[in-house]
Amino acid sequence: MQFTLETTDPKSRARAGRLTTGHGTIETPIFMPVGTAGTVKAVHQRELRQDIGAQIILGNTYHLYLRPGLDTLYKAGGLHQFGGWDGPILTDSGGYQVFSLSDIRKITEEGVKFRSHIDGSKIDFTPEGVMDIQRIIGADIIMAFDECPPYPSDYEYARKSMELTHRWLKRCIERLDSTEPHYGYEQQLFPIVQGSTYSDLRQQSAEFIASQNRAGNAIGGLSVGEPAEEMYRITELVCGILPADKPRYLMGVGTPANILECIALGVDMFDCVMPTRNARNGMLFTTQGIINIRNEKWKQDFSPIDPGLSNYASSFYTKAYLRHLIHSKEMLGAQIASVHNLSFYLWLVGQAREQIKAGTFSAWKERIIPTLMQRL
Ligand code: PRF
Repeated sequence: MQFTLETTDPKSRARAGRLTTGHGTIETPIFMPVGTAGTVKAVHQRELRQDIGAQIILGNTYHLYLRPGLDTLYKAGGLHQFGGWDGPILTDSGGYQVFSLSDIRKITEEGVKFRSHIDGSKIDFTPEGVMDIQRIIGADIIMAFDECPPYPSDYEYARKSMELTHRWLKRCIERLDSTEPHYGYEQQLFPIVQGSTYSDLRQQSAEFIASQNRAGNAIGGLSVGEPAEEMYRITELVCGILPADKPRYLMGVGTPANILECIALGVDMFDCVMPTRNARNGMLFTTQGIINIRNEKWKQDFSPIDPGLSNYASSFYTKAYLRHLIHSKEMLGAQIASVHNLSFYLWLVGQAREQIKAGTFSAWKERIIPTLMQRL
């Protein structure tokens, strides 16, 4: 896996780069649509590539392990083959999902014990087990098994949790370095910086993660309820320590403004459920601002969803039609809105990349954020 920096913005820490994987090259900064259970909800693989311009998608170890399960994934030849997506895939390690989805869970030195949110059966996740699962899923990028402490967490909890994440990382590395990929292409581990909102813990964690010298690095534990300013402060601190010649991935972030601000701080990769989840509720991100398509205001607005985007769904269907579909709970409403929001997110990071390469990123960011975040 090779990461090449093409341009660094003179007025911020923003960078444009290229990350080469066994399933093709990703142009950064990039947004990764979330495909939790082997599907980006309501979106075809062909739309992902051809209409949205997705370059890499995310899957979840937790969900895929429960359904369809490892036996099926292995027999299919991995998730790429199973789901018909031949681009790069990153899988999250499951720790975070266990915390958000399962009510009964217990963290020990060994790992996490929890009950399936599907049938209540008992499951044990360990760093070693989670590496084996991601090998079988066939992820190009494998995330380390970590604990994401809630916000706020007291200092002692955050410190102990960070230290546990570091010990688990050692075990992840040992397991990966002593096993081979199943399907012939390389699989690289990204370790995750934790430490809640405490500067000294974040510094310690970033230094430890950097010292492991993996192909890329991630920042976890943010966008969990802390004020945006706290998220930016920690992101800036951590980006200042993580190596410049490796991609930096900020997990689970965020709004269009969050993404642009964090690109300016040196982040290269993002994922978030916001564009797809909000689409299903009728919240649309557009080049003109944010629309709640359910509002009466759009009832007879026969203009395209977003004339500023060139993809099919955003320029062909009207606001009034999409409003009708969402109000009627028609499946096509969720499909059109999801394709639209993802197209917008990929447009946003594509524009950021162009602006970085043109040397105009910082001024453009300041100009465009108020427009993108206004409610229409
Ligand atoms: N750890 C992992 N996945 C995550 C997070 C984390 O801290 C977050 C935090 N925003 C989102 N997804 N493994």
